[in-house]
Formats: sequence, structure tokens, C-alpha cells
Amino acid sequence: MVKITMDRQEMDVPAGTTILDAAENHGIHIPTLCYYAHLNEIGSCRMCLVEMQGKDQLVTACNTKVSEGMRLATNTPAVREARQTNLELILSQHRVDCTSCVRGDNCSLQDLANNMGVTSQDYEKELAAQKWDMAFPLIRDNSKCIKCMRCVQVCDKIQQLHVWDVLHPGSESDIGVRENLPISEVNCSLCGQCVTHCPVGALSERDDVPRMMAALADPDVTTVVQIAPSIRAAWGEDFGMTPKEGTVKRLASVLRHIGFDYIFDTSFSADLTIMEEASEFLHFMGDRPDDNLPLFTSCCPGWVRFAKTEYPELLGHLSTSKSPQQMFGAVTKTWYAEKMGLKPDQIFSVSIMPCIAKKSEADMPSMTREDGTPDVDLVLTTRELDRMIKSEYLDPRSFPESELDDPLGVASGAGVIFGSTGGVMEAALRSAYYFVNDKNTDADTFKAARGQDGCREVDTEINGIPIRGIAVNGLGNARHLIEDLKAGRRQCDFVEVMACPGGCVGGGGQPIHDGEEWAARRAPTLYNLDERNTIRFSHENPSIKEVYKEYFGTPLSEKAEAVLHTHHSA
Ligand code: HC1
Ligand code: SF4
Repeated sequence: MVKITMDRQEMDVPAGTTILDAAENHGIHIPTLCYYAHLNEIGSCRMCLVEMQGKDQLVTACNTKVSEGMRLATNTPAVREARQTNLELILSQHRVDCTSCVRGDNCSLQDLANNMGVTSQDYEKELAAQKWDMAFPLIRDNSKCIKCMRCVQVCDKIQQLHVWDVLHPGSESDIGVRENLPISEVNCSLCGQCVTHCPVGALSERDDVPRMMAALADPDVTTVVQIAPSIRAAWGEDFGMTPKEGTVKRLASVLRHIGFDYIFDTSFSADLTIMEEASEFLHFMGDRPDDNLPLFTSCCPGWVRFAKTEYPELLGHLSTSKSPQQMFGAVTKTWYAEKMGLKPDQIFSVSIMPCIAKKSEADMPSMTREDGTPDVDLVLTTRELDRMIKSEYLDPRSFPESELDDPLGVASGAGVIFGSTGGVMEAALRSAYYFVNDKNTDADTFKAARGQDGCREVDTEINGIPIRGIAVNGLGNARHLIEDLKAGRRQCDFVEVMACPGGCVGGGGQPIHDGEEWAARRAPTLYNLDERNTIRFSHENPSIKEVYKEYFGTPLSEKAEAVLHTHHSA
């Protein structure tokens, strides 16, 4: 422990603590901008300056450690003036147009400027946005970048993809795509973690809300919307709602009011994915490739993009079962269209996803029907959903809950936990056990899959055969695991990969809480819903039974292979 004084308060602080942490632990708030705990502690924005008294020196609180006898003041005239000057400098290189900025109501830079009284326009200069491919699902507005380095760090350290870099270092330094390449030519996984880690409006998703509104206004189309599992744990945050208030049933009422014709659940098709993937896994185990490498899930498009560029040799090991989003689209435009007497092109199929990569998954040529129309016409992120609700001037709290529509709105708890890291593996093992033993095991048998660690193992046994599953989240963790598997340092049979830390609950399209990860807060909502669901096994979902009885026959049937499976190529 070291003794320090901060703002005349004496403190005993563990050695090695930063001034910032010491302050926070004692209720003293120091402003930050570039700082992100454990990721970006470089002190470049210099908002967190504090005064070392007696030394007449200003130091950055985020990366200066406490030392014995330190006397600190966090709010002196010198501190205020220095912070203000630094903020003015940042603003002088930032195109300030808060009223039309995607982060206009959620911006740390705007908050700082307001709080510090930096409201004059004198510091602004004309900054043009760099050329950007606006059709790409990830959008960067260079004129908004404050060079905080968070995007560079999250892409380097967590995802290990090195998409962003400091271009022409020096006084004219800039952040941009590595080697100034077009974004579509680098290995961006579209996980969107750079977006959720950006404190300002420099990074965002492509805005597909206008296309959505046009479809809703078209009297000739039937709009069908699927809600991804993890949306129910997050969509209400932008309205200050708790998970108990921001339920999927309340969202159903809001979407109906906006004009969607049918409100369905991606968790239904997550159950369908499990039927196919668990069956595929059992086949895989019976006819294992010589390399002894495992079967990998393929429902996370960020991971699939990563595998295509980083490990193309593994593509044959990715499950051919389409993701729940794409199975949903395919079922909607086949079985459901037939049932409803609609032609596929009369249906506008929308998905609400916590993810930016889902936009590119829906656009893939392999996810397009023979008539040239896509299975999923449009993907909105959770943030776009919330913007759409706000643009309608709705108060979601005032809506009652209502049921989702039949039959594609019925889901098991297994389908709901897909939205958290480990959930897909747990759901798949529940059904694989049933397929082999013709009876269920306790639904919580595989709960070792739960948790937020980057990589978790489940050792189990199905019909006397030992099975090891691994759930990994974050692409850097996935890379380590794959290297270990390839080198024979680790072995397993089944791997679930989610690109985003924490899985879809931590997805790159989710509401942003600047400086904080919310995946661990959101995951319990999904596990609670699973626990309370009377159906906890995908194979027990009555709508799943119906779709097999009426249309597919059995998992992996010829029809199921044609509609519900795909092939992965680089
Ligand atoms: Fe996901 Fe999935 S869980 S990938 O995270 O398999 O995006 O929520 O919808 O498709 O179901 C996302 C979430 C989502 C798919 C499912
Ligand atoms: Fe305003 Fe923030 Fe957008 Fe800049 S990033 S224009 S400060 S809302």
C-alpha cells in the first residue's frame, strides 16, 4: 500500500494502481476520452490531466501509477485550462455536426465539450470526409476521427486482424485502413468491435433504416421480421429500460405498431440450426477426417469471414448448416410462403441483429435464391432498430407485451441462449444427446459452456463416446485455439466460435455504453429466459416438429440439405 493525498483526501492505495483507478475508487471522477480500461491506456487525449502538487507538474491519470507521498489535485485552474486547451485542439480537427451525427445523443466528446464549457465554434475548421465505399456494411467518417487509437487497439489486441493503422506518422498522422487500402480489400471480419469502442461518430454501420421505411410503406409487400436472440437482452437500453422492461414481447408490440406484418423469432431458426448441426456433428463423429480437427460452428458471420481469410484450409471443417438468420430467411421464402399463399418476392424479410457482419452474410451470393432474390432482404442492427423507434416518436415503455406470431415465433430456451458465448454448443449438445439416446438429459448438463472467459471446455460423454467441446469468443482467442489444435497441443471434437467478446450479447451492432463492455450484464437475461421456458430442447419445439413434418422430413434430408445448408469457400 502507498499513502497519497488526492483533493485533500488521504488515501491508502495498493502499489501499482493508476491515479485514475485510485480516484474512481474514492469517488473522484476524472474525465477521460481515449482511455479504455485494459485496452487503451496511452494518455493521448490528455483529458485526464491532474496536478502533482509540489512539483508543479501535470500528469495523465490513466497511465501514471501512484507513488508514496504523492499529492494530487484533480481540478485546479491549471488542470482546467490544460484540459480545455487539449479539447479545443481535438475539436479543431473534428467536424462538429452533432445534430446529424450518428452519435449525436451518445457522444463522449460532445459531453466533455458541454461539461467544460467549450461551446464556441472558433476551434472548428472545414474537414472533408475521406472517400469511403458507402455500400460496405462498416462506415468510417475520417472527419470525425479523434485519433484516440481505440479502434486500432481493439482490432490488434482483441481481434488480431490489424485492419486499422496509423497512417503517415508525424504531425499529419491519421488513422485509416492499413496501408491505405480500400476497406473491402483487407481482412475486416465486420465484427463491429471498432464501432462499439469508438467514443465518437467516426465509425458506424451502414444505415439501412431508409430502405426499411420504404419497404414498410410499400402496400404490395408483406414484411416479415425476425428478432435475434440477443436483441431481447439489449434493445431497451437506449430507452433506459431494464431487461425486465425491454422484453421481446414488448418489442413485438412496438414493431407491430410501426407496421411490420409478422413478428417472428430468430431463436426459432436457432432451434432449426441445432436440428441440422447436431445431426451433422454426429455424422462427423462417425466419419471423422484423418486430420482429427474438430467441427466448427458457422453461425457467426464474423468468424466465417475470419476463417475465409485467415484459415481457408479449415473451411471444410465448418458446419454446412446455415446460420439461424439465413435458415429463417430460407424457410420464410419456401415453407412459410407456400403456407401463406404468397410468392417469395412478395415477402420482404428483415432481421434485427446485434451484428454488422450479418448485413454482409445476407448479401452473400450463396444466400441468394434461384430467382435472384435474397433469403434475407434487409438486416438492421440493434442501434438501427432503436433509431427507427425514435424516429417514430414512440415511447416503448407505454406498449403492452404481446405474443410473437405463429409458427416462426415459437422458440425453445436452447434457441434463446444462442445469443451468448457457449450457448450454441450447449444447445447442440442437448439435442445430440437426445438423438443418440432417444431420451433427454437434464437441460443443465452442459452448463460448463456458460461464462465469459475467452475459451471454455466442456468434457462430456454421449453414449459412452467422450466428447470435448470448446466455446471460444473473440477472434484473437479463436486464432490461439486454432494454432493449438493444428499443432496438436489441444484436441477436441466441436468448437463454437463467436467473433465478438461474450458472443452476440456483446455484438458490434449493440447499443454503445462508452468505455464499458456490457456482454456480461446481458447474458443472464438469456439464461433466465431459458430456465423459465417450458421447452428447453430444440427438438421439442412444436414449430420445429411441424416444419419437419410438413416440409423437410428429417434433418439432413435432401430438401433440408438444399434449403438449410451451404458450402464455405474462400
Ligand atoms: Fe447471433 Fe445467431 S446467436 S449469430 O449471435 O446463431 O447476430 O443474437 O441471431 O444467425 O440465433 C447474431 C444473436 C443470431 C444467427 C442466432
Ligand atoms: Fe458531435 Fe460527437 Fe458527432 Fe462529433 S462525434 S459531431 S462531437 S456527436
